[in-house]
Amino acid sequence: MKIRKYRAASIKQAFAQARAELGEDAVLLHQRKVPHPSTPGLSLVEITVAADLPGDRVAASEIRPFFVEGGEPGHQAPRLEPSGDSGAKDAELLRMRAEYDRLREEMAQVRSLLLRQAQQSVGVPRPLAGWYTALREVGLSADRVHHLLVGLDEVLTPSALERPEMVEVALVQRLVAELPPARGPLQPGPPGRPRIFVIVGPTGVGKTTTIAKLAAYYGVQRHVPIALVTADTYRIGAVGQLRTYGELIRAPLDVAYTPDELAEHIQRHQDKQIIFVDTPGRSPSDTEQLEVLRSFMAVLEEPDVHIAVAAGTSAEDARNVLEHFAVAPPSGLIVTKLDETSLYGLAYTTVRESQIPLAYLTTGQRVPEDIRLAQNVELAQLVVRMARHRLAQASSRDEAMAVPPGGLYPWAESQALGIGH
Ligand SMILES: Nc1nc2c(ncn2[C@@H]2O[C@H](COP(=O)(O)OP(=O)(O)OP(=O)(O)O)[C@@H](O)[C@H]2O)c(=O)[nH]1
Ligand SMILES: [Mg+2]
Repeated sequence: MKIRKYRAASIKQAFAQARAELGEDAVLLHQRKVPHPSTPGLSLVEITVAADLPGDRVAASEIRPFFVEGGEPGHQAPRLEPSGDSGAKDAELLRMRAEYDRLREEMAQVRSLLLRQAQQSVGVPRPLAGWYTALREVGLSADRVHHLLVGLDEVLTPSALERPEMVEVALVQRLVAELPPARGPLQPGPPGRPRIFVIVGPTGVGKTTTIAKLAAYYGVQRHVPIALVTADTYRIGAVGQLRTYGELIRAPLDVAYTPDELAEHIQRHQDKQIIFVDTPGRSPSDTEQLEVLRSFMAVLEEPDVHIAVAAGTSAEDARNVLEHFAVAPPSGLIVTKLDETSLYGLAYTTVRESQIPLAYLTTGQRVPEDIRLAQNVELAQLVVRMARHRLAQASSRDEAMAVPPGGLYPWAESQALGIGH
């Protein structure tokens, strides 16, 4: 592949130059404004363009519409004019006409979707065309997949490009490079200055269960002095849920009905090293309740606030959650319910877009087992392994890539409790 830059007064002129030199299949990768070299105040457009060596990759000229607008040549829409013969027949004809129009509209939408997808794979090294589809299927956006695959043939040899395990390593590296460093394990505060670990997030994502898992690990396994405080007096049964865990773990539980009460409980537990604070689940659209949550956060000194997002949350919903739950600056992201989805690309996208360090991954309902200290490389491996699995399914030739029972998690079962020290 050749990658070149062109500068001109307009993007059209720059692209014309590119096509004249590199051919009609040149693909625009990037554009930006740059200052004019000799005339201050003026600017030029600089474009970065990629073009294939012959036979090297998916070319624009290979992309054909999947359906011909209006059907096959010579195809005519059925004439479904009301005949006036009988009312019932006319009504039926009109219904069929409406149905026909609806189907046509749907086909046009599918066509433009497929065409768009196919166009986006232009410039992807040919051996990676299957990867393109597979990575899209695990929840990565078209832009991201394009960005990941274009240019991979410059870091891998042609034979490595054909080997999924080699491509996997390169993709994991590229994915990890775009994530902020992971949060690392929760560090208990020194005696007299407990760390205040708070989880906020939408309803039902697993906030309370995650607090129970962490509290059990630190309180029971590591013998760290801990306390539990819940500000969730909203949902029936919420206090009881955490109280049960508190009794099992033998950790004190306090209930805060107001921000002042929360401050008092924190004050009383200054002899502990971690105070876990559970909060009520809120809908991101409930601005009034989010304000209440903010008033609770406001009384905490240097809280370690984590936002919990379920792994199967779409990129758009996750953006919404992160925007609305910034009730205090978040220091970490907890991705929950990883066991309930195979679209690992969504969780990856949430971390990449938010640039909030990944802290924990939760993988089931068991307390305390189903939690992992998150590592970026593990999340990236999940994404790529699932894509590789899809790839193998699509070609149905690589039996060795069948998913082992128990799933695709890159970590060994014996490490399930592997929260770092
Ligand atoms: N499959 C799966 N279920 C989970 C996981 N974490 C929690 N759950 C389940 O999800 C449900 C809700 O968990 P909670 O911990 O009560 O969620 P929450 O965010 O505290 O809920 P609210 O306080 O009502 O907002 C429970 O049935 C949990 O057992 C997980 O990692 N995987
Ligand atoms: Mg809860």
